[in-house]
Amino acid sequence: MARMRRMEIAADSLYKAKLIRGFCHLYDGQEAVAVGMEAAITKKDAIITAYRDHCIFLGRGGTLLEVFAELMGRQAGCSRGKGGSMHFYKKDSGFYGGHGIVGAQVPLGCGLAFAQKYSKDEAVTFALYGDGAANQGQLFEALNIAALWDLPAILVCENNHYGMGTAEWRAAKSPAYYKRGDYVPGLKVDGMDAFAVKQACKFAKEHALKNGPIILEMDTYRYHGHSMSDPGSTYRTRDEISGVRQERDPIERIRKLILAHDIATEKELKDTEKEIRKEVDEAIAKAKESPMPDPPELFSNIYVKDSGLEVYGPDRKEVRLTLP
Ligand SMILES: Cc1ncc(C[n+]2csc(CCOP(=O)(O)OP(=O)(O)O)c2C)c(N)n1
Ligand SMILES: [Mg+2]
Repeated sequence: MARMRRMEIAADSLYKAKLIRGFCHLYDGQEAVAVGMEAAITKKDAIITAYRDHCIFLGRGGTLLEVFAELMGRQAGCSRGKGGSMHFYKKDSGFYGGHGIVGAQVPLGCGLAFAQKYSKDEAVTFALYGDGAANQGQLFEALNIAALWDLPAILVCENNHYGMGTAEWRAAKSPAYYKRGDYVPGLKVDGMDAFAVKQACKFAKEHALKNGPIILEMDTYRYHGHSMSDPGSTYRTRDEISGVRQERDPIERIRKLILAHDIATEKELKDTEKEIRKEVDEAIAKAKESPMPDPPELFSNIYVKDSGLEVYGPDRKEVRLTLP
């Protein structure tokens, strides 16, 4: 969690220095969800999420270099610098992105769960979405089919209590998202407690393999604004943010437990933090050395090879590339 926190703080600085451009949504505050979930599952299980994806990627085994290079649009990035902040992937360890359309990853996640059931993989899919996305119609459509076919789909609502510039109570008639599956059971989880998240995910996996879908509502909080263009202080008070930091911070909670149980000393924890700082700085330096993608890369990974489709230039006349 500390590595994730440091990474997001560094991304904030790089954005302000204009080394990262475009959309960028930070995850600090929500780390316990990524870490707790990962601790309960294997890489055979799939995860799919929205645009707030940097830390989920790191949790699945992605590297800091791949993160920073992708954020800065460099070749060494996990999507070869072509995806940016919202489009991280790591298919070899079951991470299916990184999606910019609010809610659209949930039907995709149910599709992954269908594939898992069809192939008798004994694995499940965690489809993450926000409290804002919870009001999307496609969620209910996907849930209907998932329940009908008993798909091993776990819908994880990361309820950080705010959408884009608005609070949950202004957008949802019922903000009890874990209850909104109707015929699909749901659990409310303290999303600031990595241990609670781990236990809930373990339970949900067992349930989903036997009985089909389940909803987990993670009660969490994001410290940053929605994206880099949102200061995050117009629709909530600064006191609220600092109150959560003081009382519910997921890293502080574990730090206190570690100290209380003599698992590590203050000094050891400080040293770990120093080490993380160094790792992050080194990854940023390396990412800056990675070149930008070659211009022809702009036209690759668009259509399946041998599809016979063509890529046109912006004038819609000039054919830039014919496949194959
Ligand atoms: C279909 C669609 N509508 C609107 C947007 C713009 N948009 C991006 S994020 C967002 C809010 C989503 O909030 P929430 O689901 O709570 O996720 P959070 O950002 O809090 O993680 C909106 C409206 C979009 N990307 N896609
Ligand atoms: Mg939200």
